[in-house]
Amino acid sequence: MKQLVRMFAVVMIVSLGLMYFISYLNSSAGYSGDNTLTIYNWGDYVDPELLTRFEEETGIKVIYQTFDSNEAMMTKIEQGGTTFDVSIPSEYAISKMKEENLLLKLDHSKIPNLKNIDPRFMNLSFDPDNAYSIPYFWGTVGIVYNPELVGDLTFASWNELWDQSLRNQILLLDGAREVMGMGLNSLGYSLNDTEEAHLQEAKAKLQQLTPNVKAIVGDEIKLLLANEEAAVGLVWSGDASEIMGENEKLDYVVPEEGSNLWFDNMVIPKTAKNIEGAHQFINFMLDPEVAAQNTEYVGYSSPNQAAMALLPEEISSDERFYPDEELTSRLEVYDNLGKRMLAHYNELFLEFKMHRK
Ligand code: N2P
Repeated sequence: MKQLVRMFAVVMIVSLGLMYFISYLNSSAGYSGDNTLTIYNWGDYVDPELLTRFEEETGIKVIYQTFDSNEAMMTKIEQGGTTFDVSIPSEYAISKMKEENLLLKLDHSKIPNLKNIDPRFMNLSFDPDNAYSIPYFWGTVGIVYNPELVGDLTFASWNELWDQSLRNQILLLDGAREVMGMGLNSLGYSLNDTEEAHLQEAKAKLQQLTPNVKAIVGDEIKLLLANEEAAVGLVWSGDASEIMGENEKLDYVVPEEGSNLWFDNMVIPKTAKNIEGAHQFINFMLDPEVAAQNTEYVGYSSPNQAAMALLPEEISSDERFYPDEELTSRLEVYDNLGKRMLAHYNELFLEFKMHRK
């Protein structure tokens, strides 16, 4: 009998331990129970005060994780094992995730604030009827530079980046599409080009840029440029606006050969656990006051017309970040080039990075 009790105790202890271990695994994998919401966003891409406000208003606890490229985000979601309730990919990634059946259809009746979005940002080709994604921020890719440190250069052309005077003076954002796109654009090709000869030409041209490249970096690019650690940076427009807020000497330009126009939209990944809370969060972020506060904080361009009306004129009328038609006509949105071609872009970018070492 005693032995039986002992055995029972051992079984109990082992199963309790196992339960604890499983719950630990779940929580470290981003498990969202009813009262938590796991958000997977770009770094530096939300005002943290708004997350607290959302928690206070809804009683939902936010678990927040970040990524620094669409590629990294997609890999993590594709692999599974993590359950994110809301994520914020860019358009070509949304198109790819839809194809791979990684996204949930949204219930628009739970997002009444959708009416605040400017119709220009709705119903775009990567997600007709916004069935799977809701606009968050948008912007361009361009050059932020310090006029005091670059002589006569104004970066009207991408090719000025190759100027010998810029030795070790350029920081590049760490993005395969952005850097390859810049190489392609500098040659007069589309940033969606898939012709092998053009891609090899772009890679070879990027390799010639190597002596001028000081580093390829993530979000720290903002601090480095604001502190004048380098004279020039290839950046997303909103990062430029934040950098320029820190250091007024700097300017932002989109070279005339053209560049990228991108859209980052909120989505609910298929593996979401708190679908109700995810809709609540999306709707919360579309509230005019919330969106205006978020726009001022992160520096990116808002697709929310009700929020735009609340922003100071110096933000809403700045054509560097809210480009006019002429500039817009020179911009291209990234196409979803398909799994193989995207992998090829990544590979070429990686080869360029390795070449620097
Ligand atoms: C914010 C990154 C914005 C990403 N740190 C542009 N798609």
